[in-house]
Amino acid sequence: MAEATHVPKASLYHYHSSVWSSVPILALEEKGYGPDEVDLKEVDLAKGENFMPSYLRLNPQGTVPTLVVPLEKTLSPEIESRYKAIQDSKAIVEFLDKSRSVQSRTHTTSSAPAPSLTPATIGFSTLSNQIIELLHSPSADPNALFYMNARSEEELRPLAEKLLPFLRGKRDTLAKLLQDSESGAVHASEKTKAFWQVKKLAVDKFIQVFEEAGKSTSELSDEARQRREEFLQSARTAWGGLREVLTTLHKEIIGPYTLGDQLSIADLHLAAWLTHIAFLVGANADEDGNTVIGRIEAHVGDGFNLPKDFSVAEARRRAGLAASNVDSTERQSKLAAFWDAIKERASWKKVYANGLH
Ligand SMILES: N[C@@H](CCC(=O)N[C@@H](CS)C(=O)NCC(=O)O)C(=O)O
Repeated sequence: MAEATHVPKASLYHYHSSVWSSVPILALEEKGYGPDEVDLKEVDLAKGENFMPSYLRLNPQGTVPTLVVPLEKTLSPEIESRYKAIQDSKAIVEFLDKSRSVQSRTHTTSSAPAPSLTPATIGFSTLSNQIIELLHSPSADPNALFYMNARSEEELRPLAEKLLPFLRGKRDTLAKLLQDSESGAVHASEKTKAFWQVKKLAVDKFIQVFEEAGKSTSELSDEARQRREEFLQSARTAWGGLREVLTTLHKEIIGPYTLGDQLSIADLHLAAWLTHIAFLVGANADEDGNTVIGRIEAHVGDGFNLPKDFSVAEARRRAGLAASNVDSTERQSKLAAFWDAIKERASWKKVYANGLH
């Protein structure tokens, strides 16, 4: 039996620049988990490590993050799995929030405060879920925006240069896994093989467009020209869809945080999501909310602007930040207020210490 002081260690599988991996890492900081309580294990997405059979056993979708939690007691010794794997950022953060409470001192080595991040009322819980669902919906997909951050031929070239090494790493691993599963060197179910095929097709589609990014339209074959046109059109649609997402966020959050003055689970998703969008439009960590949101608005284009109807002084007071030097008539959008509040938190500073991603 485990000693009373034994703290079973969980492992968080993540990738350093992954959007959704950042959500549980922010949660570890906000919840005051000790550095020795959760092992961070990097899964190199650029090398397709998330497609390896050993990782798919933990998370059949092949995504990061995954939190693997050891179970202290199993029903019988013959039951092999002595852990459970939580395979989605939303479920992981809910688990991390509940696992370290203000009262409990038995399952932790840290003495840092453990504020609850779970909304306290049904109304707040509904709003929180609505925001998280929106951020994880296809029209807000930060990874699609990452792959499709070019809406013209001029923008396509630098994007291709940046993404090709990453995509080729994934493609090579998938090709090798498919080859090895055919030769019998790797044992994989038909379902797994079909999964690898689907992933490889998706990666190949991007690679085909990016590999010809240096050519002018007239140099392309009809097929390649059509592929490029489809890519640019999808990219315009993806970035255009952001207008509604940003408008809804601005309308629905109370400000500066989703639920007003208290940080909650939805804010961790919003922090990772908004920081990724800020990164994609070329923002810097030291820029203020009005500047960053202005950059996002300009990138979305067509004169898109969020209303600046939220008082900067009030936002700062709610976030516990000094407001005495702020002009009382100064206004910003709620997303700008969110940015100003979140970037002051130790958790955000730690996760983005090496730059936005
Ligand atoms: N719903 C999942 C989505 C996770 C997800 O899409 N993760 C991305 C990285 S941010 C991923 O692992 N992509 C796999 C790949 O790039 O092959 C969650 O919230 O955890």
